[in-house]
Amino acid sequence: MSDERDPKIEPYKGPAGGWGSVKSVAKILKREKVPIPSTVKELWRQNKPRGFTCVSCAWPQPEHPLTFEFCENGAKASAWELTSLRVTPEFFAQHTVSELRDWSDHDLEQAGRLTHPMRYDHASDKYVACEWEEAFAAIGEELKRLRADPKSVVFYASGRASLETSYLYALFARLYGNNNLPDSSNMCHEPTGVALRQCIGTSVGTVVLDDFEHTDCIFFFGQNAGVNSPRMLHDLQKAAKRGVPIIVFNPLHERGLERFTNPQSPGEMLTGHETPLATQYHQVKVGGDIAAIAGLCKSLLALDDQAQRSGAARVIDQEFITRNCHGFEEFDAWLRALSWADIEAASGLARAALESAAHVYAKANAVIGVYGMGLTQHVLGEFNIFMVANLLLMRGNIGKRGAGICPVRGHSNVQGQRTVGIADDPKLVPLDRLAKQYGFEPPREKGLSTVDTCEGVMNGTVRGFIGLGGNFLRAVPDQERVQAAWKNLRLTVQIATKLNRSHLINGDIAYLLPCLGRIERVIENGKPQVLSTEDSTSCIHASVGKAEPASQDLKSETRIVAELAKATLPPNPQVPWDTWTNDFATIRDAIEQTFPEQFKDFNRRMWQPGGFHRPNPARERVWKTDTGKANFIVPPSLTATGFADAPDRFCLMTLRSNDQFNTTVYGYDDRFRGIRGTREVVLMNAHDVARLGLRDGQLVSLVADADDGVRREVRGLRVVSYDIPRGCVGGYYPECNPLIALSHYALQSKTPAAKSVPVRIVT
Ligand SMILES: Nc1nc2c(c(=O)[nH]1)N[C@H]1C(S)=C(S)[C@@H](COP(=O)(O)OP(=O)(O)OC[C@H]3O[C@@H](n4cnc5c(=O)[nH]c(N)nc54)[C@H](O)[C@@H]3O)O[C@H]1N2
Ligand SMILES: Nc1nc2c(c(=O)[nH]1)N[C@H]1C(S)=C(S)[C@@H](COP(=O)(O)OP(=O)(O)OC[C@H]3O[C@@H](n4cnc5c(=O)[nH]c(N)nc54)[C@H](O)[C@@H]3O)O[C@H]1N2
Ligand SMILES: [Mo]
Repeated sequence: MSDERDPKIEPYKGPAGGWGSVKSVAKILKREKVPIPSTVKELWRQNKPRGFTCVSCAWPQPEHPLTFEFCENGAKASAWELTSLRVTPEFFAQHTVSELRDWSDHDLEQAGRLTHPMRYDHASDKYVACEWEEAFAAIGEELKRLRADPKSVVFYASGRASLETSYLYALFARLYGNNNLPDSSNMCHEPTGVALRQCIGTSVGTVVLDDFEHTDCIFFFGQNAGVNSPRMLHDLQKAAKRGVPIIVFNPLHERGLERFTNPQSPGEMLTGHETPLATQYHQVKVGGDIAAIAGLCKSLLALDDQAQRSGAARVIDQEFITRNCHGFEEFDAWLRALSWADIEAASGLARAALESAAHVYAKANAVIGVYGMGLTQHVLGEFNIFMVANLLLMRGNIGKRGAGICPVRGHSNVQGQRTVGIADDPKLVPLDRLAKQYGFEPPREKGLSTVDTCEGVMNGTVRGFIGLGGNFLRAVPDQERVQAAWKNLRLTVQIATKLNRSHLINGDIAYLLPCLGRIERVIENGKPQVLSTEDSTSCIHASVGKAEPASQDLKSETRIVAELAKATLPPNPQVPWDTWTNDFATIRDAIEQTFPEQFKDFNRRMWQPGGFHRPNPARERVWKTDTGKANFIVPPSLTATGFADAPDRFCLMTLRSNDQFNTTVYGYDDRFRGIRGTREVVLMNAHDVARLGLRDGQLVSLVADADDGVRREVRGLRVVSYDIPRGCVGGYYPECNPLIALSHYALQSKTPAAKSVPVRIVT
């Protein structure tokens, strides 16, 4: 690994995709020692009808897939799961848990796939092998004891488990007696659900793949498609080739949004042909999108005034607004009262730049607004989303072909987990129907979100934690403080494919339960089973794993959840855990019974090429909001950061590199950003570097600028002069997570504000 840890920082000149992408995939296939022929066969099956759904991002699979419907990062994610490396009981016999805590995130996961259920033994500080029955019985016993206070146990889910497993998991928690079902969405697109329900009456985006073929303008806010949803580049490339303008707002010049060479096109690869993507690129300040979009909307009003004066066609779609919307007058008045000086200061963008983007918007008939973590992870994250909706509603760009709002989801089934009941907010779940279907009284009280869970662990009210995947302790804010309190838990159970840091900080009773991954064959009751997932566009499809399991001792996640429930809960003939796990199709029938409108004819329709779409009222211009209309919503401030500027205060955004999937670090190269061999960097504007008297390569600390008396510090970060707006700095997630105060979150959804963390730079 030493060759990789030699830091090199120099601008990357290539496009997204291209040969760089091929080389990067080849490197990981080699390192994971995957058998090449069978891996290529699996990659060929990725995102295909009758194949498996990629375990990386949630971008939809087209009805007519390419020969290889995968991307650089999807291939890496598959190789990471198909690896021939193994973490066996012998591995655990050789290393104490304390010793493993000194390993990096990369080295822990790189060690290979977990093969056997393990129990933590305090005396030897080691994980020791145990039998499945023993694990289920011991965990069940402890869960029964903790049920004296059913709210003391948390059921976390990370966003990968199938619809079938997720449905059973949510039911388990409710039968146990709580709605403590936080999931990774609480750190991710929770503001999307909360905001879209208020403004357009649905908790998900309105765009489907077909809209990309019929759009005539795309706006991109804070989403890095080239790294985090690279298959989307194919749709963007097609749009760009049709001459569709793509307008980007991002503090960084992300290469994946600038130009692309399609690695699946021999012609493009041989000639080095690059398709330029963004037609305008606006380097907005971190947290400056409310102001930027306000500038766009204000410009539209000016164009509309001008049109009315000259008798030309209106720029604002007044007819749409009158028929469909509420609150436009107030929004209009707010925009008119704003000064351009304030908009420029808060967005960091010039009036002329915003006006030129507004001109393009005004000419387009069907516009898509795409966004990601750059909008959600702020104190005013929900208001960022309201502003995108406001912009789209001004010209009737929701509920027509080629137009709509497009939150790009993270984990491959994170949206689906919510759909089938993994939700801490019981209002989102048809509890009455569950009560009838299963003959019990479901808990009605709001459950714990991710941040609530951390608070509960710190104040002692949470006693037990079950993790269905994920790396909770590495993904959450205020990492060091949460980790310190974690050891006081009575029970920690982690269901996982690979070893990570969250498995090394344990409660009194701790188990590590290894499961099959989605690419692998699932046999239950002697028969192969099929799973299903929901993508970013609310499209549901079957996923068939065929690869040889990493170990004979693995169980499916579905089986593990059912066995834990059986060991914990009194028998209930209305809840047929065994029937369900013997035939997953019966779980889909149960899902259909609970959600008949969403999952009509589930077992048949999931096989349609490209899947089937859940109904989405906003797409039909039916607005299920409190006013019965689509609501224009005025934000309380022009910046989303939640804090004021101060002389030595910087706004830190925590970033993903091109070589990671969340807390899974594949390697130390962030190719597109020109950073190689290290993740310990702080990206700074050259003027700020000079102003503070620093130099490139110098090691500094970041110190959180929160006034709650807690010292939060990350040391040893290398200063890198970078093209980033002044006053803003960038660092990697999860390394910078100790800097985020638990109380620093999006106000309406409690999503940690990981993109605008107030920090100081200390030498
Ligand atoms: N390969 C790979 N794929 C992934 C993941 C991964 O880690 N690796 N993670 C998955 C998950 S769970 C998720 S949620 C998604 C995440 O995918 P994205 O939503 O793309 O998330 P990030 O990479 O965290 O940040 C997105 C962009 O926001 C920009 N940004 C930061 N602050 C602001 C701001 O204030 N305004 C604007 N306009 N932009 C801003 C950053 O420069 C960055 O380009 O990807 C999923 N797919
Ligand atoms: N500072 C900062 N913090 C962030 C973010 C940020 O941008 N900045 N992003 C947030 C976001 S968007 C998210 S989604 C969260 C992610 O938080 P999590 O979802 O908790 O974390 P992951 O890194 O995705 O989890 C990786 C682990 O999942 C397990 N795993 C992988 N595949 C499977 C499987 O098929 N089954 C099971 N049971 N386990 C599996 C492996 O053991 C692996 O180690 O982090 C959040 N935290
Ligand atoms: Mo996410």
